[in-house]
Amino acid sequence: MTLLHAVPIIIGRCKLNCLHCKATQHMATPEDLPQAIAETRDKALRELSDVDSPEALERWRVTYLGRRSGLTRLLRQISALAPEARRQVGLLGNQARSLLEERLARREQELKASVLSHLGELERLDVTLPGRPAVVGRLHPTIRMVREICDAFVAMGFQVVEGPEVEWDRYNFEMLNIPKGHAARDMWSTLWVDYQDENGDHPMLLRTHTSPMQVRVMENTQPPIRVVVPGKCYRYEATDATHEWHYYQIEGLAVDEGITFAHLKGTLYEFARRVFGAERQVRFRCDYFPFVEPGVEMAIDCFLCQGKGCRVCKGTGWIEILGAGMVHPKVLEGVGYDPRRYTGFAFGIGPERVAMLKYGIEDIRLFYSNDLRFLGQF
Ligand code: 2NL
Repeated sequence: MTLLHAVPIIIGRCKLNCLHCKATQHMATPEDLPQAIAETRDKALRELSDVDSPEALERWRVTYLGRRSGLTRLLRQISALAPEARRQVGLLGNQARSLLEERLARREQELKASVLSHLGELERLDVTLPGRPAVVGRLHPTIRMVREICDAFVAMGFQVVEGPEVEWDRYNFEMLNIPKGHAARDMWSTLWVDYQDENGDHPMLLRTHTSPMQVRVMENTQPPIRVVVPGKCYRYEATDATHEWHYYQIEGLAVDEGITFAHLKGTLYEFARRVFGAERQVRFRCDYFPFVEPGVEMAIDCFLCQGKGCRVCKGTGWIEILGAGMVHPKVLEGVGYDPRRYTGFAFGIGPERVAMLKYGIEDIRLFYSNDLRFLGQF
């Protein structure tokens, strides 16, 4: 910080006892005046290089060129010198003063230029431009489909339940009327977990359907039951356009006194109309699943060609959409229900397949290859 009287030259006492030095400063003697002027000039120049703002520059000007500045004070003393010395020292004093004035003007220009270039940077950052839109995520098409399907059943009084993806053989197969060694096990190529129990068996697997969770629900509650179980399932299988080794399933189950095949048909018909359009027709044909008797497959009339026959329905006018059936008495018995008192229906839906039909997607692998050009369309 530059003080008003920071001229560090102590050359004789101030005879004026003036306002500036308040009698504490010292004045140069005539012999030392040239040196005092030169030192003041050099100090001023040194400090000028540190000046970095218009405000600091003004302070510098007052300190070194102002009326009360050290240099002005020294210059005032020149008039008291003898004529020859006055001429010489006066020249030196005026040169020092002009030099400081010239440097002041130059520094002023430099500071202005740097402020302008800073403003230029600000201009490049145009605050009036609209902001970049934030990238908003969205639901995966499978999850959208899962929610849409579940919503249709929730509207009919079903509860949504989720369960573990790693399951026991007991829940995934045995309790569903698929005992060890039964040919029906071949319907599911299973991924087994590398875990051996005390008998040397491998009872742990990645679930091949979400039915095991429905068995758990039945084990733990008494009818009436109306649940849908969405979730990820797995199978040991090579992938192609219509098969993935991991996929979603939504299973549904209704168990109560007096549940008949008519309830199955009515519920699934309503589901078809909610998800595929109010004008949909449904068709039931016999099918086999070990955990139901009788078992059926449900098709809807093609929503693209209205049943006339096209690429999606492969010219048949019908699209197979799900498997269903009346819960097998052995399954009911297995969870401790009396099959003479309780009956039920169950169904299983593959949401990827439904989404493929609904949105015209030709390869199931697109769902899980994380290509945002595909996923961003939903
Ligand atoms: C399909 C067929 C089906 C079931 C799943 C089920 C569950 C219990 C008892 C009886 Cl706990 N059945 N589930 C029944 C029939 C068909 O799925 O192909 N889904 C994609």
